[in-house]
Amino acid sequence: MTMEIKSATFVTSLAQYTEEPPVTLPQLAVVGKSNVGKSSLINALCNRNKLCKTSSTPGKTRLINVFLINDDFHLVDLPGFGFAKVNKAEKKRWGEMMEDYFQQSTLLKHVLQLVDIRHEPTEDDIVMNRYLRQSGIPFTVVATKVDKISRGARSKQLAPICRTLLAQPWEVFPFSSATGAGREELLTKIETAMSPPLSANADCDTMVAHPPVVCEVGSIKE
Ligand SMILES: Nc1nc2c(ncn2[C@@H]2O[C@H](COP(=O)(O)OP(=O)(O)OP(=O)(O)O)[C@@H](O)[C@H]2O)c(=O)[nH]1
Ligand SMILES: [Mg+2]
Repeated sequence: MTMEIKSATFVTSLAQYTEEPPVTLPQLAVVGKSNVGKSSLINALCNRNKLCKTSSTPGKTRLINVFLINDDFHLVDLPGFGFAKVNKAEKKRWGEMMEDYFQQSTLLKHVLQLVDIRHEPTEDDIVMNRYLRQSGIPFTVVATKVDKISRGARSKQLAPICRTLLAQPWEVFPFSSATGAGREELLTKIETAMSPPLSANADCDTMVAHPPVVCEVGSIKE
């Protein structure tokens, strides 16, 4: 049975992820290029229109926004990358914010890596994917905005995403915040990902054992 989101509330916005932020539950973070639909996905999953601010102007989410789901876990909306209009200082700040987050968020259990189903993943998407793998952070690739293409075009569009992000077709979750397509499937995945592991190795299906981080997410600077 699909997990039900019974409650979703805003907890805090952080400009920096310090060593002891006021978040104490397991975390599910959402990452991806600016405008890919991170905030919309959170709203759609929670069945709330205005929990997260969304915008057709890329770069809307500039802070780390934390939401409490069912009193069980924190859903973290991270600022998007690849937003061309921000200046160099802002890009540097983004890189540092993300590095701090990934290095210090000891409660991070799973990441949803979003890519737009209509486009081949960018260099930044690939760096992010490599970073997650090398850090051993379990993640799920979500292909957003599926309502914008025909059903028939889906598998054709998914092929380059699978190839560049080293995923099998069944590991990529097609999703639409506009129609709710893929919502149930993604909620089921999230439920499994956020449940306490039965054993220390329970996350092995998605987790690749790797040495400590060698790829710097802060190098994303497009
Ligand atoms: N048709 C359609 N539009 C979508 C979907 N998801 C998001 N959008 C639109 O895409 C735009 C960007 O969505 P956001 O959710 O704000 O994107 P974001 O990834 O949070 O962007 P940043 O906060 O800038 O990083 C908005 O105009 C949304 O309405 C979707 O599944 N289908
Ligand atoms: Mg956003």
